[in-house]
Amino acid sequence: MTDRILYQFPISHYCEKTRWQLDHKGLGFRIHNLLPGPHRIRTRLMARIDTLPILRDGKRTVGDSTRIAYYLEKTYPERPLLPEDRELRARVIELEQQFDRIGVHVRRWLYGQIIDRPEVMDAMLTPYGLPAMVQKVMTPVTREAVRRLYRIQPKAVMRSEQRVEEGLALVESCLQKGNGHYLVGDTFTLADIAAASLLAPLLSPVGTPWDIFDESTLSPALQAQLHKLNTRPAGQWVLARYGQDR
Ligand SMILES: N[C@@H](CCC(=O)N[C@@H](CS)C(=O)NCC(=O)O)C(=O)O
Repeated sequence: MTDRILYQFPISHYCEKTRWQLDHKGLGFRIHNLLPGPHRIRTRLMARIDTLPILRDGKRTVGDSTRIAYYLEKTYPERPLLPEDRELRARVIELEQQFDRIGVHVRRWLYGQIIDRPEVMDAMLTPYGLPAMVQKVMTPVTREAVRRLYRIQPKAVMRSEQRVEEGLALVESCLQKGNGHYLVGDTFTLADIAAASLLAPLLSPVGTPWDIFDESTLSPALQAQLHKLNTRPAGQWVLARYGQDR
């Protein structure tokens, strides 16, 4: 039994980034899902932060997907995700940071479109196996807390749409400059994991926690927007990374 534990929310794309890295490195881990809201008691005690993921690796506790990424690269150098070459390595680090910032806007824009759909709170709360009555009471409370926490308000959502567009354009410009396969150089790196996982909720690759909608039930405008995302090169790239490298 491994004593590596990932504290997470199943539908968090930052948690997905860490899961992907652990899987890529072949590092076994157990999952511990924390309940949104009360999670902060645990995260503050463990790592003095409010967010997940947090990784417990034996006696070490590391919080924040970026800090976890560098901890894992340093501690488990097999199947490296940071190139040896200094220039390429610097580019990977820069892109990882850029996509981390874009992840905030992906979350806000998407919640802005779908937060009132019942599937969303179901995906967030069902993994905890709460009694049906408790989940029913928690659903509107959690939805409003998410709306406040992530500023899901029309103006902010509109600004985030622009930032999402910049993130997609960044993927496309990297692909044009490079081999069209990976974002930096010829190999799969942390930049690919960061970009693909943090953009993935927009594409909801099959089998991921965001694959929760019958798309035909979404508004025609949103269906059209998602279709455009799916067919443009950045969208195709995310789906290809999930198909080939996840
Ligand atoms: N920079 C952080 C961001 C993580 C993050 O935003 N996690 C969200 C879930 S997607 C979270 O834990 N939110 C709960 C909260 O803020 O209380 C990382 O890379 O780990």
